[in-house]
Amino acid sequence: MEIVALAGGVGASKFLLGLSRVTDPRELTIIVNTGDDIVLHGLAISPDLDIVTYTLAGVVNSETGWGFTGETFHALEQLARFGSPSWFHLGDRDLATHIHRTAMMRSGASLSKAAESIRQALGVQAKILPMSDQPVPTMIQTPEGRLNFQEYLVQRRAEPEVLGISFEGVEQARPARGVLESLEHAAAIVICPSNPLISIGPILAVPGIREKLRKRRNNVLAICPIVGGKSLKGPSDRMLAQLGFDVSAGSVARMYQDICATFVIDPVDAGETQAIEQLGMKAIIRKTVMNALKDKEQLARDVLELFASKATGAA
Ligand code: FO1
Repeated sequence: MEIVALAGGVGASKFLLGLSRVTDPRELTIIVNTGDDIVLHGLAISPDLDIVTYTLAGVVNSETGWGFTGETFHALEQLARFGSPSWFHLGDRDLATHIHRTAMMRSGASLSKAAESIRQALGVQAKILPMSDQPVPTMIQTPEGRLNFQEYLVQRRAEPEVLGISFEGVEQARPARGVLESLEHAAAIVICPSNPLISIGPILAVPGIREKLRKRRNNVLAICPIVGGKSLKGPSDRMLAQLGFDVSAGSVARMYQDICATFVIDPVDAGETQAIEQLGMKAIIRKTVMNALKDKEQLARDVLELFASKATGAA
C-alpha cells in the first residue's frame, strides 16, 4: 500500500519511526515541512528534513529528538570564539550534513536532490521530499517584531507572544517534484501529529497541495497533536491560545475539515467525538501518546488497520 505522510519534526518522526517498522518503508513517501529552514554560518539548515532522516536512520539523539546521538560540539565552540552565533546547537557531525547540502545547492542542485543524497547516504529507505524546493521561511510576528521561526523557538525559547504567522514567499513556491504525484496516487495519506500552525500549515500553504488533498479527502487521516488540551511536543498549545484558537482536538480538526475525513484522537479527548463528527469527519479513538517504541509501532498499526478495514472511507 503506497502511503504518504505529511510531517514536521520531532512529533512526526516518532510516528514515522513506528510506521517504517511495521510496513515496507519503500512504500512510504514523507513530505516534510521546510518552513523551519534557516541559513546560519552560511549553511543551509533544514531541521525537519534532518530530524526525519536521522530518526529513520536510527542515528538521532533520542533525548532531544534532533541532531545526532553521541554528538560533539567542537566546531560550534570554535565558531563562538570567533563571535559567530552559537544559540543554535549544531553538532560536529550535523555540520557535515549542512556543509554537504550547501555545497550541493551552491553547485546548482535542488533541496530535493540534497535531501535525497543525505537519506541515501544514511541508508533510509522511505522517500523523503521537501514540501518545496523554493525557500518558504516561517516568520513569527511578535511584539518585538518579526522573527524567523528558529529565532522565535530556539533563540527566544518561544517566549514572545505570537501575534501572527506568515510563510514568506509561499505564493511563488511550487510543490517539490513528486509531491503532488505521490498525493495523487497514495492509497493512504497521513497527517502526522505535528503542530498544525507551523509544521503542517506551511505544507498546506504551498499552492496546489491543499487543493490536491481536498480531492483525496476520503483517503486522508490526521493524528491529533493536541492531547487533553496540551501539545504532545513543542509550543503548539501556547501558539494556538495566543492566536485565539481553543486548545483542543476539535480546534485542530476544524483546521483540517476540508482536507481530511478521519481524525484520530486520544482516549483522553473522547468527549470531543461529537464535536468532531459534526464537522463531517470520522473521529477515531486510539492511544496517540508515544513514549516507547512499542507505542509508535502500535499507533502505526492502528492507522494501517483503519485504512485496511475501510474505516476511513478510503476508496
Ligand atoms: N532545537 C532546540 O531547541 N535547540 C537547538 O539548539 C536546536 C538545534 C538544532 C540543530 C539541528 C537541527 O536539525 C535541529 C535543531 N533543533 C534545535 C530542533 C529544531 O529547531 C526544531 O525542533 C524544529 O525546527 C521543529 O520541528
